[in-house]
Amino acid sequence: MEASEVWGPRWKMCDNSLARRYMEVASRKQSLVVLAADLRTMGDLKSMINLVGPHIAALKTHVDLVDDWDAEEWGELCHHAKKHDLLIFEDRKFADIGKISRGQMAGAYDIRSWSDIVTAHGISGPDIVDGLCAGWSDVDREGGVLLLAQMSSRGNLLEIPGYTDAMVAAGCSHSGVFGFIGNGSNSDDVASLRSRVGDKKMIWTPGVNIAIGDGEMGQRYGDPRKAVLSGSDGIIVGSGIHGVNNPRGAAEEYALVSWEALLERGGF
Ligand code: S5P
Repeated sequence: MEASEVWGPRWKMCDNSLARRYMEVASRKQSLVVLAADLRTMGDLKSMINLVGPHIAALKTHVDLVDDWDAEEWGELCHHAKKHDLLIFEDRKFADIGKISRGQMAGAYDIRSWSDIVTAHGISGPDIVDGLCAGWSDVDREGGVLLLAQMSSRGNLLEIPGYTDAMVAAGCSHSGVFGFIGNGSNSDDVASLRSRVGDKKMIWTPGVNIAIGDGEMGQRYGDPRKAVLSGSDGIIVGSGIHGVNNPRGAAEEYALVSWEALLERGGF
């Protein structure tokens, strides 16, 4: 199916080029699954991409979690991910002032050269988005920033009244913003975020698992189907895929659930 048909108003209204690319990949692969590849070795990461690559739309990494990280091998891994038609999303959760964030896009990991999307907190003010976009421009690339508007973890301070509204107000008007992270563990939170965000930006939701309930160390999980029906455009799934006996089967199941929910929702 064509992305413009599937995504309806989201496709028409969208002002970030990476978000369009995501909508195309998701439509080609019939999957809204973003794999949270929280694995500790390059070998395990590569095997996981091979196993589940056909069923996911984006690969979310925590580059500083990998024990045997190596620049050259990482380049090969990213190349491999691209062959699987995946967007690469470094969940770095940048939070510093714009100038420093721009510098941190370079550094030892050189995130600007291989990431399509990164996460950022808005706590330091809106210039962080300019800083991150400048990081990509420094190597003649374009990317999209996902701002944390909500979190899935228990007791997070983004729940303090006013924070989410301020984040959405700052992010919606910036074309460098791909979208927002919402709390996938609670479909009312996702629906409320969607009503504030409108159609112009993506909402991606961690904290989803077919086995709903509490996870490790304060993580909370909600139902992926409900998250998409409430307005999530991408489900971020970690342990639900890499932590089970049959990751490929699980990825396929999350893909199906997410895609059917998107079609049921009618794209918006
Ligand atoms: O609020 C959040 C934001 C993020 S990006 N809660 C989260 O859990 N995440 C990320 O999603 C987290 O860093 C991890 O990589 C993933 C969730 O993994 P899971 O194993 O709990 O599904």
